[in-house]
Amino acid sequence: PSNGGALYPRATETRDLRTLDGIWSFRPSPADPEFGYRNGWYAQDLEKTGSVIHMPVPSSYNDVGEDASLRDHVGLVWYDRRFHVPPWWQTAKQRVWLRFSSVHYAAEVFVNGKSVTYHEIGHLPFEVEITDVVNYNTSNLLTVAVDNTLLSDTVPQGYVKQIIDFDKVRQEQTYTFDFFNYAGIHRTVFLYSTPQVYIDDVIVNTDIQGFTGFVVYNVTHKGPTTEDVLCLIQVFDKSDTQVVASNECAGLLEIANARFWWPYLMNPEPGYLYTFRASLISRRGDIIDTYSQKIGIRTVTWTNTTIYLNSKPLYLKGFGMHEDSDLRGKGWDPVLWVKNFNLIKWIGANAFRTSHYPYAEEIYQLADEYGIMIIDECPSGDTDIFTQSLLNKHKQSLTELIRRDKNHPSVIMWSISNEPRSAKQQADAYFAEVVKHVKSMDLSRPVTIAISQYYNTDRAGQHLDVICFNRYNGWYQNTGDLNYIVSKVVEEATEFHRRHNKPVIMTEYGADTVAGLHFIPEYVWSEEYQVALMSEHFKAFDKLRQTGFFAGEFIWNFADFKTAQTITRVGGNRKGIFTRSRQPKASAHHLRTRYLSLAVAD
Ligand code: BDP
Repeated sequence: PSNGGALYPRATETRDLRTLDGIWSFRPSPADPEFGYRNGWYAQDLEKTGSVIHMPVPSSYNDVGEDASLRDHVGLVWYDRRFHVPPWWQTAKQRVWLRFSSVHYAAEVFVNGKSVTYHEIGHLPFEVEITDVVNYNTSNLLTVAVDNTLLSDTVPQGYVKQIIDFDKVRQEQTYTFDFFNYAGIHRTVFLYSTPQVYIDDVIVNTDIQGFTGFVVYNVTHKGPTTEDVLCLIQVFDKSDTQVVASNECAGLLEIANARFWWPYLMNPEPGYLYTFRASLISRRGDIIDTYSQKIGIRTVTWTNTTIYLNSKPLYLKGFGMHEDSDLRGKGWDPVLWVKNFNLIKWIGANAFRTSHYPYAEEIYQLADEYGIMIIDECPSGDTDIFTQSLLNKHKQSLTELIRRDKNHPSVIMWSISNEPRSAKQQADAYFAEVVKHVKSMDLSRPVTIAISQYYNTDRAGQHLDVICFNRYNGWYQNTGDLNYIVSKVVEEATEFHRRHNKPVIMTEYGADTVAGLHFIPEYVWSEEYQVALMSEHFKAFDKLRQTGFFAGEFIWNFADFKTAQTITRVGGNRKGIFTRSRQPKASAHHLRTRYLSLAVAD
């Protein structure tokens, strides 16, 4: 396991960077997981040890082929490619690093036939220094073995069945979470360099008093040092003018008349970002290493009724989303995500939840820029069996998540689980422990769970700062009947608040809808039904907004997405207000009217 990957790789005056994205060679392993290892698939080019297919990186591998056996493959697959390391990196005594932004679910990485790292848990980055194993005068072989198997102690959990089919034995993966278990090298692979002594991490917290912004920071470095290393910290505004500087590696910066980071539509200039530049300086005054990142000055605070952003009460309007699209599955795709953000802004939303796992870092960077707030969810799916080994991995995923995302102004809340079986006795101590773990790393953001158990059975809510709940009135409950929605939603939110005395958000409600299916009077699966179901929820939300403890509404889902095959899903989950190709259903226009009118009211 690696605890690295905290800093998003960037080229600076002291660091070089290239990506290893492109078309790699690929081969699924036979069912025997040892087969590729025994035959040395990691030690020479895959195309020399058998037939290969082309595999784009980043992408899920599942939908790239034409064969169901690749889509439904369980177990290992092998990827490889060659790369060069610029010889000047060696001359300049640079360290050489590989960084995988996400490989789902587990990965073993080999360079020139040597195993260099292993990482488990998809959706989170890991990195490894490879200075000692690379060649500068010839190409290097990079091989990655990826395992998509989900078991009772992986996050998320899954189950593997052995199927005996006459003389053949095969494995079948099942899981209870409702999105396709896409796998592969999902995000950018970086090859980058740093100096021998390098900045390892930058932690930034911000505060506001009147017109003054405060930046509390800590810059840590690693590598052998014979003398003291000094720091130069500089903060630049949007026009690249330096607004403050310091020579302390850790401290407090004060910015008079600061421009604050505001959410979209709450301020004419949302998403204001400064550049925070950290440099390590030798006694002689030479720059040893330098690294820049964007920061936003904002505060998140909360009481037993309200969440505040820069001391203003917040009403969150948004969606649960997925990283999901046609062909590429969960592969990072800038076209898709710039489009997503344009649609989020078009519809007047100010927030989304990264249901049900951390998204690509580039997405948080865009959210920072646009002023879109994020409830950041760790890898999660219906946690069911609360074992110690699961707890350890759950905590590990949060360690890596917070390490990665702590500096994003867009991240305003941590979601430590989606729909766990929190009525179980063991859920109480389990979530007490997970919350304690999060609080030991970050006290600046509230912690929540998207709860699906009812208020009278749930045992997790007591440990949280904000209660989020998911409920499908008019869909899974009282299918086809819109009459109970208002009373049920109001009752449930009110009871959650009464029991826990905390702000309450509805993080999921919705109806599956096949775009183009019309029925009057409205009928399940039609566009009319989705719109009518939303209208009833809006009435409930408007009532709840009078109470003072209701802090937001998130429709499920932003767009249609792929799931495992079942008779309750038509080409996947259709609760999107956009289709999978991001075209609006009637519901998108309906939601837009509401979100824009709420923005005026706020
Ligand atoms: C909720 C889950 C979500 C599902 C949704 C649904 O949190 O992942 O996609 O239900 O069934 O229970 O549409």
